[in-house]
Amino acid sequence: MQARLALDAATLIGSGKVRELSAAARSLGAPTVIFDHDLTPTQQRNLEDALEAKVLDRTQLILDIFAARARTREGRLQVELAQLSYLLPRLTGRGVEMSRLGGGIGTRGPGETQLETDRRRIARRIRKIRGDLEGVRAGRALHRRKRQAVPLATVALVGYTNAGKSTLFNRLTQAGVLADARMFATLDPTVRVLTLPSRRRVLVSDTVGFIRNLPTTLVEAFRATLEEVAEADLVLHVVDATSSHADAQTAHVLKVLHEIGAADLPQLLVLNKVDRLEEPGTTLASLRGRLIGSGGPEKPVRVVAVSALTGLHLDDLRSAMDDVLPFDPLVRASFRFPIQEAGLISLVHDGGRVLDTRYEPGYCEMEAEVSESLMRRLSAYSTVRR
Ligand SMILES: Nc1nc2c(ncn2[C@@H]2O[C@H](COP(=O)(O)OP(=O)(O)OP(=O)(O)O)[C@@H](O)[C@H]2O)c(=O)[nH]1
Ligand SMILES: [Mg+2]
Repeated sequence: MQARLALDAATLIGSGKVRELSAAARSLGAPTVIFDHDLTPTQQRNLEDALEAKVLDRTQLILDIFAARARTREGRLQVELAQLSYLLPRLTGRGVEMSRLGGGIGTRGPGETQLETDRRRIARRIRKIRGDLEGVRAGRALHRRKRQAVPLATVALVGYTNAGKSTLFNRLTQAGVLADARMFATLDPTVRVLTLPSRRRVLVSDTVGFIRNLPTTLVEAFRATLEEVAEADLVLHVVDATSSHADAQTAHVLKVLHEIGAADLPQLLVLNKVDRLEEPGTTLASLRGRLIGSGGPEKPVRVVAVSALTGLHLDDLRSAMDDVLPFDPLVRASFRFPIQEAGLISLVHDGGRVLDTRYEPGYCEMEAEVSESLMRRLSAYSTVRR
């Protein structure tokens, strides 16, 4: 930690602090020094020389973690796009020196030529990745439309990184999604089905963790993923109740939700990791007050305290989800479908519980329990008028 009136152009932290840091790094035998701040290419080079260690800045570290964790094709493309976007302006910075080496009015120095080639190559690669991402997203939009055709409500888990979203997701849906103390264990949204106490089925999706001051290149790369949250019917905002920064982390997540147009969605505040609280009652009461009081959501929000790890109070969470989700009760219905309407018949199978099926020449008659919204969509085929 350092208090400074102005950033030092050459080393960010100034020569005195560099000496101090150099001694500290040597005594620890640290091969790498990480700055929780962005560095210019010059600063980074100067620091590496002075500290005789590898120097990483905040953006590089986050990009490295993301690169190591990305699993789906879309995740990998997004990270590569972010890495190249990060590299491109830095290439220019280095290029200024190189073109000076080339020197002379009207000459194109070797440095500059190389720089232009590199820049063109990277720009081409960026265009290619953008195109590929379009393709992947089109595919996802198709999946989403298929999901929407099945009229199940969708629930999105959001929260600061390490809040316990993936652990909760696994607990709720019994899915084997990577949960890890390492940050950003999840880069790719995953979707699973969950049955609520009302027997209504909903689709739950786990999402990438939010983090303060996400590098702008990454914000751009992951925007599309985050924007899917805005299409959810319910947002489960998971908070690590044991974190001493819970307030700031919650405020940050709310800000991002606002930016992606998800601020007005029904929301549940899930205070997680209560198993680790020494005095759960007191701590939760004060945390709840602070989270809801200070710059939190304007409308009242339901709060549930749980432990994703031990499963404590998860029943309360499931009931709360039932309460908060827009009401779409199950109704009993009878349908008569022309036999060629296989799509509608499978819609009833996917979105409801089939009680009885009878076949007649040219027709299929079904008795089923379906959601009211599905019932409305299929009302043209309903044989019992309600
Ligand atoms: N004690 C305790 N630990 C928990 C609980 N829930 C999650 N954890 C731990 O917290 C760490 C982070 O959990 P994850 O589920 O990976 O967190 P996440 O929010 O998905 O993190 P990102 O995907 O990185 O955003 C893991 O070590 C979990 O075991 C809980 O209820 N109690
Ligand atoms: Mg996760």
